[in-house]
Amino acid sequence: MSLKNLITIYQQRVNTALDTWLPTAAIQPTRLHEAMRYVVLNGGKRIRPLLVYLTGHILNVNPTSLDGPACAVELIHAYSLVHDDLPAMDNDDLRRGKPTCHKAFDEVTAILVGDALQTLAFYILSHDSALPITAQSRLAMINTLALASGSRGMVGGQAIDMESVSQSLTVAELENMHIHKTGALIRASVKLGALAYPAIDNDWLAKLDHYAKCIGLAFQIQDDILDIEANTEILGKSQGADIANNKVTYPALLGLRGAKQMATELIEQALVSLSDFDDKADPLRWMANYIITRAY
Ligand code: GRG
Repeated sequence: MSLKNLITIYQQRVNTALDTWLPTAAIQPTRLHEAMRYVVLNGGKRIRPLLVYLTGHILNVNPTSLDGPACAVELIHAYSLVHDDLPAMDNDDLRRGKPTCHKAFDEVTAILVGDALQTLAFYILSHDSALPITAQSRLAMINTLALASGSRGMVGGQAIDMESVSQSLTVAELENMHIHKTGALIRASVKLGALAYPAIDNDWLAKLDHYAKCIGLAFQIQDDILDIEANTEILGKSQGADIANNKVTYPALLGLRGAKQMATELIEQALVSLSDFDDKADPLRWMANYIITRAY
């Protein structure tokens, strides 16, 4: 099977599993359930679920056991986007080319959608009977996702981001923010895939974690680069690099070329972390390259 087919199959798998886990809009409270389905089943690249599946792929884990963890991480991601789009945060009107949740529904619904998606993620990890792992491994998964999502992970990174609007940051401070805000969930995705393998050893876990840490940061740098390139196209070269919602970005600190160089070096490091793995790791290698070559 080609790599492209494998990716498409996993994207379809997680979409089907999400559809199954999400309450139908026929169940009360119908508006909340309709909004939950609207934000989750609304496209998206499904990068985090792919990382769960592709890590499990290296370890020959049955994809059925990965559906639950893949859904859980995507639900946390979806909740974070809904809350990030709210007027009190980024105040965005569009997400994935469609009205954001608070625009399509209302602010109260958007807040509740985020809350409900977050708890659904942990319900799945605690409840999913397709996960053939010990109670201890299941607990390790819950622990991993909780830590990555909370104040010492994604939410903490978001708090640092909110506090730093219109302030100058050093490269180290920017890196610390992104390691938490976007990196923590990407790292958790790889760890969840690894924890689904009952005999995972600490050396492999450490290598996979280093891979995930590197691609997580590269993902954010590429996101900043894409933002700048889009702004440059609209506003012209002189303004493009300075405008990104008043936020400090890698291209603003390092220049566009410096930011691209840093992303490339991180991907090289990520690939080195996979050097002990055989060709079963090729899809994860492909993901690393995709992260810095993607156009959206
Ligand atoms: C509000 C608690 C809380 C957290 C928000 C991740 C995050 C923290 C906010 C997202 C803001 C943002 C646009 C960050 C840039 C990187 C990023 C996470 C982009 C969106 O992720 P993709 O590209 O999106 O994987 P899709 O739509 O493909 O799922």
